[in-house]
Amino acid sequence: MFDKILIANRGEIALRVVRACREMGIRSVAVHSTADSDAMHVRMADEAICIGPPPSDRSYLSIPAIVSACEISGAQAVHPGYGFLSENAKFVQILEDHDIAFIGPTAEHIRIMGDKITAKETMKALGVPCVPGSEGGVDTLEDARRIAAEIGFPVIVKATAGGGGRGMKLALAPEDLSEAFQTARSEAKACFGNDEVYIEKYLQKPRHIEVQVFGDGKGGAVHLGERDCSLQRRHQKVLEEAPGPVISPEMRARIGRICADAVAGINYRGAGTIEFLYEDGEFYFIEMNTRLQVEHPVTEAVFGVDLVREQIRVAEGLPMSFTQEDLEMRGHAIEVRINAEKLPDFTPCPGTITQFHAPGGLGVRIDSALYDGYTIPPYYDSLIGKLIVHGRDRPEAIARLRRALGELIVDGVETTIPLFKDLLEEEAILTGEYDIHWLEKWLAEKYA
Ligand code: MV4
Repeated sequence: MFDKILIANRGEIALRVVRACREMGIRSVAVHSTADSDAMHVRMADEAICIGPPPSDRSYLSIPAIVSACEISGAQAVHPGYGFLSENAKFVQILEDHDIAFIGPTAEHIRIMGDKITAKETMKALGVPCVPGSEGGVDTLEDARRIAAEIGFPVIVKATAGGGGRGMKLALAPEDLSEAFQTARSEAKACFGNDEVYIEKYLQKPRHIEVQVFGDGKGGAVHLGERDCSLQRRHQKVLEEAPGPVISPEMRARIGRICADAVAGINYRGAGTIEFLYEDGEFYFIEMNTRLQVEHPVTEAVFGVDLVREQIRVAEGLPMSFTQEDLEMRGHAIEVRINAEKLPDFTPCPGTITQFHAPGGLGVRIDSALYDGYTIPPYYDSLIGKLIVHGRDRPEAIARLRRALGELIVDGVETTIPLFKDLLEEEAILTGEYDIHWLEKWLAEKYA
């Protein structure tokens, strides 16, 4: 059993992990940059170690600093949260070399899913439906033309080392392919140091549906349904919900089973998210994330499970505390991401919080490291909190979200809170009839 876990992260997710540790009777070690000495995760953890100056690459991304903090504190395991080192195979390898457990999958699984072609080949071989496209990488324009002609336009050229929307180029018609192919390659080279690209059929109006999976690392795995994360701006999620408004129980069971079997088939350990585009009743795999995601609380709400607790259990070699049969989905949950950003441009807005009041009541959860008088530093992500509501059904969750947003006070900086109040007036949000392009179009009109 672990008796001490180091949390290699900051903000709300570090606090989220501290909470799981405390409930499990495990001591927590916070690490922090000099910009975060007064941060809530530092105050709430049992111990704290300063690991460097404000820039992330010299603190939260510094592998030597974090390994040293493990040695100094005697932590037996590291929880990476999301972002930072959470999907860094080299970090996991180094921890292993130091006999420190990583609370997450193996370095090998991170590597496989980090390379988008290998990820797709692996998933395809495991029976997961994929977007039609090239078999592996495409090296020449002639090959690109041949493949595009086979699958039909429009096509999208994606960087093998990309992901999350970085390094993609669209070709609507044959005359666009040359430029899309060349720029995708040169941008991939510049951004990732790897110019390999692959080609897919471009789906024009899909939804982003992601399936939460969880493996014990020994061939056992379950799924915890899906989240609809179609509401995004510049590849940043804005609002997420579980279950997906257009996914039937039958579809959920079918795709869930496929995903659970796939991760069981590779002895996957811990939390994972299998991302799909969903169009005309079909799922098409695009990527797998090998970490706990920002939006995990909506899944926790509808399944009544603590995903961080389960991550810690399986990292210790313990079984998960539930089987697929034990898992029952109840009601509907919605999360909105509160960012310190100024509308309409979403410009980051660091500064001091002069007043913070969190809503409460039945079915309301706030994951945030904010407090009155806290100064948001300018060095990191602008996410300052998440408001998650749970109701018996989607209309109840929406009513609760509207009510909770009315109680929430964050003064001193501009935030995305007004955006959500506006969004909840929109017919497409109330009916759930939105796709991955809906939000950007709405923002362009609303704030024209
Ligand atoms: C696509 C696509 C359409 N067709 N792939 C963007 C992020 C990355 N995870 C994959 N992305 C897309 N891949 C094919 N074959 C459209 C997108 C996409 C998108 C996906 C999910 C959520 C928002 C998006 C916004 C623009 C484009």
